[in-house]
Amino acid sequence: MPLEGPARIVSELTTRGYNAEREAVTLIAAAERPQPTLEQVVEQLPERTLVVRTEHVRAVLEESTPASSESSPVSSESPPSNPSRDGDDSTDRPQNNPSVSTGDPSQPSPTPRTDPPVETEGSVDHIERSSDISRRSLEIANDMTGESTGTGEYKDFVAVFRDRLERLGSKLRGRFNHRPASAIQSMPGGSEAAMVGLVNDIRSTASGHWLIELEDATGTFPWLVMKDREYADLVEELLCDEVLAMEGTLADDSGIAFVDSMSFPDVPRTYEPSTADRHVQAALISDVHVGSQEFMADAWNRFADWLHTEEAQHVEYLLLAGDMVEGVGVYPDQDEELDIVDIYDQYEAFNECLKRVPGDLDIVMIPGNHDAVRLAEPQPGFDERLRNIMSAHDPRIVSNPSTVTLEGVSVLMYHGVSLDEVIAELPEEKANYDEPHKAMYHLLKKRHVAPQFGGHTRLAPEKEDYLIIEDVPDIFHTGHVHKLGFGKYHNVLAINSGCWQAQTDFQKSVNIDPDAGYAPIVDLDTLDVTVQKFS
Ligand code: D5M
Ligand code: FE
Ligand code: ZN
Repeated sequence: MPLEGPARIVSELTTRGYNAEREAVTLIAAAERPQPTLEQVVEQLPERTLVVRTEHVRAVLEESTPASSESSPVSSESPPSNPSRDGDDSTDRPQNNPSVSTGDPSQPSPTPRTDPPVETEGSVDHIERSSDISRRSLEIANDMTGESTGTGEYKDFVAVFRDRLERLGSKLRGRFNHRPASAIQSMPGGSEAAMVGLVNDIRSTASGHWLIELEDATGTFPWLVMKDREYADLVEELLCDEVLAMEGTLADDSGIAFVDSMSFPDVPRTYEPSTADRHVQAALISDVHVGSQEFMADAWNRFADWLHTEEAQHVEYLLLAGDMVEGVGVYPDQDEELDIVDIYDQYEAFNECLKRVPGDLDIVMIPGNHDAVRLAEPQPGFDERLRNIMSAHDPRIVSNPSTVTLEGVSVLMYHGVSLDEVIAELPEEKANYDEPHKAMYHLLKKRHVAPQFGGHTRLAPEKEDYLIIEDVPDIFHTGHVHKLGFGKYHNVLAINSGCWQAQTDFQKSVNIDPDAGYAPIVDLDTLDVTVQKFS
């Protein structure tokens, strides 16, 4: 059985009749090959030993690698001096959500720290982190790795949009006396009608009204939103290919309907998120971009070292939402800013970064648009070769998007390429780069992580639409735009993590000022967020 994390190591030892010191488990998990290390430790245990201790593991590790390959000893450096906490962001009104309050990353420290990276080799003792690994639980859902069946043919696109309309439509159909497009066309003029469909086209008319064409399995029907109606404001939020319901009154010739209301699949306002039943935390990060000249190794090392400290003792999960490495050939002229030019060498270097974090963390990773997997979404988890490289601490490697449930708290992880689109299409006050969580609210409202097809976001049609937000998550975690922001939408915590890459030339040219070197930490028992700063 492959080992996939500390929890498994504990359970494997327990089934063999051993208890284990926490530090011993950490060391096994951090070993280059945890399974053989465990076998060897067990084999060499003195008779009548009941508890696997640190020294038992060290003896095995030293034997196999005389130069000492113990990873991630802690530094003696103190934790960052200005940890920041968010204020009360528990409002359920999306328009009113504050972004980060204290420690607002929009006001970064003017003097970045320049301490040299801490050396990892050596035998500095870890600070004992106090967690009961047996209380952990981590489940994955909606991982499509290995399930890809689409060939990209026209019929696959038809099938995936059908699935989208069917499943998102079912969240709306119960609320309306809806009719298919073909039936609405033959209803008498002046009747009340309702339809559930995909947005096919959005146009403004010569007189400033809006014409929205909805499509369902039977055809299309045009809906007119008058410019002075309250719903006109919602038109500017619409994206092509999202699913919604419209109600209205048919014109005399039944060729068009005047919209009276518009409804989205949405998250119920009364949604009650689940929480963990003990004090335990998760660090939610993304966009490490190892291999880029702008990768902030010092900040990363401070983060990794901080994770070994007492202050971080409750951080037991580490979630990485894509862009582990800078990749090769992702954007024009990107090669001029590469520090490591070979993609596999970039992942090797990323793995070294991973080794520095405590071995007893449970780690989950999804790919992003800079990673070496297909660009079209959903993106399957990394292939075997990359998994073998990124093996430190046996991370769980799953698709983008995927849902991971930590002790009952579900976290929808999605890299976030569609955020660029939401921000480009919606008016500034509804979605912008400084408040990326607000753009995330729209995805929650549409119950789809990447509604619009054909823009930035590329779609790989599969047998079902993996990008639908079928179940409401307790936490929605994205990255990609390199800005930190969080807030609550109908009680769902939306967090966009920052990045570990300083401003690139391209970002300078378009005025993107990244929030680099921050780690948002979520209390899984309360869904409160604290931001730790390492830059
Ligand atoms: O992209 C980080 C952010 O910067 C994201 O909002 C896209 C934008 N970006 C970065 N480089 C480019 C180029 N060359 N063209 C267009 N948009 C860009 P990430 O892909 O995570 O590095
Ligand atoms: Fe990125
Ligand atoms: Zn990205």
